Amino acid sequence: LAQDKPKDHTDGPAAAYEPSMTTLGQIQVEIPGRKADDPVMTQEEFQRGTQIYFERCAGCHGVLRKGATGKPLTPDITRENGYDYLQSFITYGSPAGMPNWGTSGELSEADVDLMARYLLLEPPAPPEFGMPEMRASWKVLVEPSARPTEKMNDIDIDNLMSVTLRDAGQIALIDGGTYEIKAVIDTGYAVHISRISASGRYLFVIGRDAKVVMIDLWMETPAPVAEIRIGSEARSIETSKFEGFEDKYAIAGAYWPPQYVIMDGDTLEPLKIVSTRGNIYDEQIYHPEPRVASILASHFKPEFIVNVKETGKILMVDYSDLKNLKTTEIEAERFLHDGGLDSTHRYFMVAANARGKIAVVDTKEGKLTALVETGGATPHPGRGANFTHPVYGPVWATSHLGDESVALLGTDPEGHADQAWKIVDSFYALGGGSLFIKTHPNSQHLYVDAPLNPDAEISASVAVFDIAAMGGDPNVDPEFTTLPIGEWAGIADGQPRVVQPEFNKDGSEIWFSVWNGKEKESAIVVVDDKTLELKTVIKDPRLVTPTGKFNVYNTRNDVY
Ligand code: DHE
Repeated sequence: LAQDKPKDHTDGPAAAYEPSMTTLGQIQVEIPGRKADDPVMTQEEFQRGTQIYFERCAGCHGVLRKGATGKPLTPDITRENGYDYLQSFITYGSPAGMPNWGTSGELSEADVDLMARYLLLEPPAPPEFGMPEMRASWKVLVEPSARPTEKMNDIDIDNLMSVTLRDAGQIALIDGGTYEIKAVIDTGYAVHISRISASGRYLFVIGRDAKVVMIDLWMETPAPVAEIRIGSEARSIETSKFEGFEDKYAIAGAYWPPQYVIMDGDTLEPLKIVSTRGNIYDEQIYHPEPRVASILASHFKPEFIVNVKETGKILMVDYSDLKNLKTTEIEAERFLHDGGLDSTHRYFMVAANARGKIAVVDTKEGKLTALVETGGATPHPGRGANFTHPVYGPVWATSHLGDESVALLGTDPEGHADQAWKIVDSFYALGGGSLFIKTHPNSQHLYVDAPLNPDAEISASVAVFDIAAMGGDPNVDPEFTTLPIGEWAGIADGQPRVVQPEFNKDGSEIWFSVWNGKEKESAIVVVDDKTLELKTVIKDPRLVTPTGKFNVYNTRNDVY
C-alpha cells in the first residue's frame, strides 16, 4: 500500500492548495482530516488558530465545535456559510451573544482572517488527560502533618473574600471588615471560581487551564498546600459537605477531556476519574464532548450534583463508597450551565441556558421535580438569589444573558403549593447581558448586573430592587434604582464592566467587581446594603481584572 506523505502545510501556498490524495488501485482515498479545497494555512498559523480558539471560542462552542451556548462550528456548517460570512461574524458579533471580536479590538484584522480560515478546517482533538497525567501534575506543597493544627493568623476567615484576578492568574484574599489585601496567590490561567471546604479552612481555586490550587487559610499567611491539573480546560470545583464527610473530598469538573475527578480533600490526590462521554438524554445519540458545567455538594446526602452540559444529564454522585460508585442519572435538559440551591438547601435549580429553562432537582429524593421555561432568553443565574416575596413567598431568581428580564421561581411546595416550581413573576432590569443576581437573608434588596450589555453605561451599572415593594400584579413591573458602580470607581481609562455582586458575611455590604482591561485600572466597589450608598472603593495595582468574589461563610454555607 503506497501512500503519499501528508502534505506539509509549510511547503508553501501552492503546495498546500494541491489536493492531498493517494491512489489505492483504482480507488481515490482522501487522507483523513484534509480536504481538497482546504484553505492555505501554515503549521504556525494552525497552532495560533488553535490557541486563539481555545482561549476565546471553546468555552461557548466546545473544543470539538459541536456547539452549546454558541452555535456549532463543524466544517460541514462553516464551509456551507463560507469564509466571508465567518470573517464578518467574528468581526461584528451578533445580538444573540457572539462578541464583536474585531470591532472591539480584541482580535486584530489578521487574527480575524486567520480564525475565519481556521474554522473551515477540521478541529483538532486535544489529548486525553488521565491518571498518569494527573499524578504527574500533582504536588503536595505542604504535607498535612506539617500544616498548623490551629489557626495561626488573626484574619476573620468567615468574612474573607477570595477575589478572582482573572488575567493575572491569581486570587486576592481581601478582609471583608478592613478591606485589606491579606495575600495575593498564584493559581491557574484565567482563574474561574473559588469554593470553600465545609470547615471553612481550605479554599479551592480552579483555572480555565484546569489547574486546581488548594489554599490553607489557617497558615500565618494563607498559601497553597497542594495543586493538580485535571485536564486542559475546566470551570468547576466543589468539596464534600454532608455530615461526616466535611473536608474529606474535593471534586473538579473538566470541559476537556469531558470528565470529573474526585480528589482527597487534604492533599488533592486524584482518586477517581469518571468520563462523562455518552448519549444525549432524549435523542439517545452519542456525544463525544459532554462537558462538566457546575458542581454543587448536597447537604442532604453524601452526594455531588454534577451537571453535564451537552447530554443534559444531572448526575447525583454518591461519594460514600468510591470503589462501588453509585450514581443517579437524572434526565434534565441540554446545555446545563450554572445554578444553586433554594433557601432550605433541599432543591437545586440549574439553568439549561441555551434551552431557556431551569431544571429543578429534589436532592433529598434524587429526582427531577420540574423543568420550567423562564420566558426569557438564556437564563444565567450564577447561583441565583433566594428571598421571600411579599406575595408569592419563598422564591429563587435568575436574570438572563439574552434579554433584560428577571424571572422568579416559586420554591415553597409546602407553604405555597400553587406557586411551587412555576415562574410567579417576571420583570425588567437594566438590560440584556446579565450574568449574576444576588441577595442575602439579611438584605431587603435584589441586585442584578449586566456586564455583557453592549451599552457601556449599562454594563457599568447595577439594578437594585426593593423586595418589600414587589407587588402581586404581574402587569406592573417593580421599580428599580440604578447604581452607577463604574462611575463610583472613578476609573478614567478603559471601559470597565461591573460584574458579580457578592455579600459580606452578615449581609450588610455588597461588593462589585469593576472589571477593566489587563493593562488598565480595575477596582472593587463596596456598597452599604441598607442605604445603597458607596462605602468604599478598593484599588490596588495588584487588583488586575477582578471578576468573581467569594465570601468564605456565604460560599461554604450556600447563602445566596
Ligand atoms: Fe463562568 C461560574 C462556565 C464565562 C465568571 N462559569 C461558572 C460556572 C460554569 C462557568 C460552568 C459554574 C461553576 C460552578 O458553580 O461549579 N463561564 C463558563 C463558560 O463556559 C463561559 C460562558 C465561557 C468561557 O469561555 O469560559 C464563562 N464566566 C465567564 C466570563 O466571561 C466571566 C464573567 C469571567 C471569566 O472569568 O471568564 C465568568 N463564571 C464566572 C464567575 C462564576 C462563574 C464569577 C461564579 C459565580 C458564582 O457566584 O458562583
